[in-house]
Amino acid sequence: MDDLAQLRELSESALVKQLSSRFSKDVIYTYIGDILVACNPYRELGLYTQAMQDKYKGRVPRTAVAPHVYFVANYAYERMMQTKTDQSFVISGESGAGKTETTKHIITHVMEVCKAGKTILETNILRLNPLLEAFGNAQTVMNDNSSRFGKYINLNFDRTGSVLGAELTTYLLEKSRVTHLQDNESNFHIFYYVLEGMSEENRSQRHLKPVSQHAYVRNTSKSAHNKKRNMEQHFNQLLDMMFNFGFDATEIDALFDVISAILHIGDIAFTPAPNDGASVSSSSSPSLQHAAELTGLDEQQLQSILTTAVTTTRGEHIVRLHDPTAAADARDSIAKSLYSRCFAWLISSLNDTLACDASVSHLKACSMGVLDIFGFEQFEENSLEQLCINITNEHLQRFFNQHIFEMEVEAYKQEGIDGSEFSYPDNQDIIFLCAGKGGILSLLNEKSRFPQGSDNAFVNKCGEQLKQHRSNAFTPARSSRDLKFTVNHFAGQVTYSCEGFLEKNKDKLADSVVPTLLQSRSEFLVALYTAQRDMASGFKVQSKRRQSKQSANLATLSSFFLKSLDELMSALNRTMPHFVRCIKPNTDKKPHAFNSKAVSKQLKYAGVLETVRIRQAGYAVRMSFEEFCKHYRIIFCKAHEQPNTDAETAQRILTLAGLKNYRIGTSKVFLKYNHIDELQLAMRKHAEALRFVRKVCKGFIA
Ligand code: AD9
Ligand code: MG
Repeated sequence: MDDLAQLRELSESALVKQLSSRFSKDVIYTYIGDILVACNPYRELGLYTQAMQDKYKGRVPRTAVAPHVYFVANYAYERMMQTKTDQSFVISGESGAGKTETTKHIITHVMEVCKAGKTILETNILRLNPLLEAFGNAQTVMNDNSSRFGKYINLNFDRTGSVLGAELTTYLLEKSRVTHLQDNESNFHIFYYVLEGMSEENRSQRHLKPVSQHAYVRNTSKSAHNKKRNMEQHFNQLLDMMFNFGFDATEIDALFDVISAILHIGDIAFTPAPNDGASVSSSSSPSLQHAAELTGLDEQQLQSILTTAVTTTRGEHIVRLHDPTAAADARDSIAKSLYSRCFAWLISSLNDTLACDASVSHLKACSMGVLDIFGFEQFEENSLEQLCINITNEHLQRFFNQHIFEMEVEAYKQEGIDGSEFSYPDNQDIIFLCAGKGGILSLLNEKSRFPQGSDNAFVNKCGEQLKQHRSNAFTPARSSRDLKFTVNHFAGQVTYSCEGFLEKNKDKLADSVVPTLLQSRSEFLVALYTAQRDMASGFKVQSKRRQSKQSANLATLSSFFLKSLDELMSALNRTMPHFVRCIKPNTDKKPHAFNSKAVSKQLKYAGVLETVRIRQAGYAVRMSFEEFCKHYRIIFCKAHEQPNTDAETAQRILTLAGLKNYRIGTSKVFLKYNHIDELQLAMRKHAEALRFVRKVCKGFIA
């Protein structure tokens, strides 16, 4: 069965059984209503060939072809062209489920159906991913090529359906990976490309050593290393791609200088200094020297921002000495900041290249966005990153519910159709709890602004204010010394360990760091820190003049995150969404293995079962009388007649097409998702009949 919404028995176990049985036959795509479920096969199945692309082009009825991501991509493009409305894809699933692969397939196929692939812009859109992956992906326990950032790619089209440009937005780069690796994980791919793929000459110019001798990459996963991937090839491909994208040699060199500098910075160790502060240990003084050279700073300048912190209060500079631990923290903050600035610079340069040319921007008619963002996370230790990720997922789940459910009921109401028999679980209160006024993130921001604020004070305040929250989703820690609380998310309970929440949220370098970096001899480095805003971390620019009140409010990680989440949700709300739920059939990254328990859990996280119920009960497709009558007029017309666009005509078309179980409101027709196929078939039949009549008439006249 290709569409599980048609299952008579609607249980979780029946869904899993169907998915498992299809998976064992190498059928990885399944519809649940108009949602696409994609099970990661962990091997090539020959599903993405040119022949396949040809099969899923134009007006293909859904029932005529097997479920496929190409179908959904083509369908959305067709909808966009027919209705001139913006479309979006929301792709979700846990790490390693196949979100990024799905994103690539969608973009490739959309570019195919819009007959692109020839201009530089079109080629660049297709080339975007390898570049992003080099800087934003890493090997993790869950996925050998895990995206450590979220992204939304928006493609702009003109009225004829040709692509005019693209914009890329990224979310929450996991910059802590630069300085701290969990067991069996690796740093961002680019570090290995540089260390093992760059030419000997370029490496020695930058004083680079083998992976095992640089602290930030020393503990790299054994499996990543044993694979002996062809780093040289990766590096050269990356270089080619950067050149093709229009980066010039000086920029590329400067970027690799900063990447190399980060590795040297990581090798700087500190010892206690006689004055209670810290000094760079003698064994790591070459690292300091190399890092200074590559960042275009004097050794003294670099050493000073590593070992002291200058704070400025009312124009007065107060210098504080770091002890060795604080110096190591300052070192890691600088490394993370440099990396996230490089990433932000890369994204902004890519956006410049992909942007719609000013001369044609007035031709923009519609757009199609693809969201590839981290799924719900529930680890043993959950920190601020998990909280932000899970809040994103709460929003996306609500968007999903809203789209499928609320909007339907609302639309029925407006059209005088009774929708009161439907109900669904709403997570709005959990969103308020986490991200609303007086909620967790707002209390975090409040405490982050206090000079005396502490993680402890934040957790206690949450306990006091939120334990009676109307969502009933907040459980404080048992003891006030325990820096933890639990949130009952739509997908399950998550306990957050709040140690370091305030520091992470402030996401701030000491006051003296940016002004020092701005004195660098490297134009590139200066440019990194004069950009408007660090998109990856939310850290605001140094320029005092630009720091308006509003920007000061955005200065914490969570406020910046909430703002970008808000923008994302507004963008999605303006589109017609298409949902793809990626499922990871096993946790061993293996082909042929299907773990029903794990799949069941993911179906729950994705709200899939709820979807089936809502979909079967409701009317997923609604069209205005005008849209409907014009589009399906062929079913009604006898010859060249233009039909009226009213309820009566719509009713006649529906009767002629033999549809049942639809509703007609005051201005719209309400259809089940499978009705579109039936209408498509009826159109074909009538078109054939019309052609036949014309032929006979011609013969008759002749
Ligand atoms: V993460 O949240 O970024 O860690 P994703 O993006 O969900 O994760 P990704 O798309 O990277 O997962 O897929 C993981 C791996 O599964 C890929 O590197 C492929 O080896 C494999 N994969 C995923 N989808 C397919 C597919 N349709 N066919 C074959 C696939 N292999
Ligand atoms: Mg990914």
